[in-house]
Formats: sequence, C-alpha cells, structure tokens
Amino acid sequence: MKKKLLEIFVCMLLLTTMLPMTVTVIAGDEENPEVEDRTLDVKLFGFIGFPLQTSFKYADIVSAWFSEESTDTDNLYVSIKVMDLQEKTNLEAIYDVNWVLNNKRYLTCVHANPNGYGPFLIGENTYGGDDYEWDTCSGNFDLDNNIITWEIPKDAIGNPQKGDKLTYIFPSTHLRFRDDSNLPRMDLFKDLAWNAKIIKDYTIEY
Ligand SMILES: [Ca+2]
Ligand SMILES: [Ca+2]
Repeated sequence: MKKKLLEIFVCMLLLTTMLPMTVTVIAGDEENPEVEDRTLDVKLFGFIGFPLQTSFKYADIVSAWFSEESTDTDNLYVSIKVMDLQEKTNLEAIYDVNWVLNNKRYLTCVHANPNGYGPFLIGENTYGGDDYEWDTCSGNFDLDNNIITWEIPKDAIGNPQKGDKLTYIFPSTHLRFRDDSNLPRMDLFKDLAWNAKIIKDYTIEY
C-alpha cells in the first residue's frame, strides 16, 4: 500500500513539473521555431550543392519564427536566424519570409549589400502572381545573435484575429549581383526551406 501511495505521489510530482513546460512551447520563439532548416545547405542556383560553405554563412538559414507580445498586441514579429549575419555583404543578399494568412500571401523582405542593410519591407500579394504591394516597417539586424526581425503592424497584414493561422511559412535567402551594378538580377545562390527539418503553422495569440 505504501509503495502504491509513493507511486501516485511521484506521478503527481512529475505531472506538476511537466505542465508548465507544455504551456511554454505553444508560442514561436528561438527555442521553438516554426521553421528549423538544415545548415551548410546554401546551393548554387538553389539546387546544386557544394562543399565550400564558409563564405556563405551569412545566407545560411538556421531557423525562422513568429512571435507576439501581450503588451504590444498591434504588432507581429517575424524573425530569421542565419549562421553568421553580416551588416555589409559583397553580393546583394536578400532575406525573405513568406506565409499565407486568410487566403492571402505575404512576404517580409530586407536586403544587405556593401552599403549596409535595409529598408525592412512587408508585402501583400494583392494581385496574384509575383506582384506585391509593399510597405516599410520597423526591423532589426541583431549581429550578436545572427537574427533579423521584422516588426509588422497587424493592420498591414489584414488585421488577423486571435486563432487565425499562418500557413505555408517559407523562409529563403537569395544572393545575386549587386542591384547597383549593371549585371543581371538573377539569383546565384539560395538557401530554401524545402529541405527544412521542421515547418509548422503559427497561430495568432492576441
Ligand atoms: Ca540553411
Ligand atoms: Ca535550406
């Protein structure tokens, strides 16, 4: 009988310690990203792998996630982490995160090049195809932690409500000749999320 009581007590103790853990993993953050990509997987033209990845760590996606703050419910934060973020890059480096919300496609974007980075953009795919209507938004290049974050006013993405789902989340990076050169604007190198280990939906919290 004593043994049985002890077993019940241990079970209850385990349950109470596990419960807070299951609550904290609901929202997206760096530890629980919506997308976890593989590393050292930047590809020539987006599909040809190669071994010398050291020079391309600034374009190598590690993960991407969405987050909100209970004290700032008007904004949605989108973050992308790369292996080694650089403030200035030799090639034109383009960082994108795509998603679908209430049947519309959205895209965040920021460029880096030899002059630095910015502006931070949020695009709404209003007319279909690849045409986006762009707005600028706030953002941050966190060079210490290799994280880019867009701060997106929810009214720029159709004012989503609590419980709405962001689906088809797809981060990507694109390296091409500098936009201020006269060379063609074709992607030379890309890291795409097709080979990601995890891709999950994000549910609006507030
Ligand atoms: Ca990667
Ligand atoms: Ca990838």
